[in-house]
Amino acid sequence: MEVERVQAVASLLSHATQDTIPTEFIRPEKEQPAITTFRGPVPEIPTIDLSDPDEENIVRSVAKASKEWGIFQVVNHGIPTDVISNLQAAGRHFFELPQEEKEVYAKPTSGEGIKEGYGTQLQKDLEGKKSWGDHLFHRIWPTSKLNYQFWPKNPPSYREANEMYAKYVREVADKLFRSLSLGLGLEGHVMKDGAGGEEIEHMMKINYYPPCPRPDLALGVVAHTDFSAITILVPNDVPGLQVLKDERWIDAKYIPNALIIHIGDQIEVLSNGIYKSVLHRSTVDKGKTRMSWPVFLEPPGEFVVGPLPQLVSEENPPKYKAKKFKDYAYCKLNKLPQ
Ligand SMILES: O=C(O)CCC(=O)C(=O)O
Repeated sequence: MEVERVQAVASLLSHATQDTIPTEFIRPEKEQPAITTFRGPVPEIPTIDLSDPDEENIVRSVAKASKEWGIFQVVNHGIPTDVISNLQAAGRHFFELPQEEKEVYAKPTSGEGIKEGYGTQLQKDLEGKKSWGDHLFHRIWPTSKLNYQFWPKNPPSYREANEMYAKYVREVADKLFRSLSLGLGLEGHVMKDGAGGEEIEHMMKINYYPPCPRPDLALGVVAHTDFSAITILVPNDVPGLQVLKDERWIDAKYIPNALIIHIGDQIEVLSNGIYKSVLHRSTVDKGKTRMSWPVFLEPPGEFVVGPLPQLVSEENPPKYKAKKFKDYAYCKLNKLPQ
């Protein structure tokens, strides 16, 4: 099946004399960024220094941000700048390849769930609308689950750049899981174990949002919370991530070298609703290509996630069902009740 890539649509439109986009990309008014973005003074998404020698400070800040925001940025996280810039350069080079070279890595069209490979959101959503972006998905950890056929061979640095990032991102993930556990008075290993322990799958997504003639009308990714336990995201320097805070869509500030941490649905479930998964979306830019590299930390499909027994009691009954991650993902993808 031929899929029209947004990058190809954008490239055709870049030669047009008028600023228009095909109607299937025009979001309904209740979603349009120009109408729904809050422009007044707003509090900023918390920023946490992971190199703080006082661990209690980090734990307090991570727990507070995860309860009140479901998102925060981390600085001094220990991932060397060149590891991040090599990851970005490799992803950028892939998307700059001729279309037919990218199509070699296209997602298989059959099968269920989130599939690895190069893609574009295929179905129109419930409103019949499309998002302004293409992406590449593949696991980067654990090594037993890697499908290298979805890792671009070009640029040649792609594999090493991703393997190196995978090594460092796991260290950040471990710190975050530990803080999330300690922040609820639990032993440091509990949250990670509850999300799949050493079997946790690290799914890399590269989002590519080409310049859009009408960024006021389109969205790169529509509002959603992540299926994951935690998402660790590297942005490029073109801002666009927005989060819903107190019923208002607000912009995430670009902080050079920071990572953006999203609390996903599985941490909300494990914490029985104490930590909140964050509703977010991404906008696009008129003149510049925005890119982002989220890594979704997900339980293996057969792994059952439910509220931690330590956090439920007669007075505080479970707010979520315990279920296999693959069943959770199936319901969410198909918009079925959990
Ligand atoms: O590009 C971004 O900043 C957000 C990406 C995102 O939410 C997603 O890919 O699920």
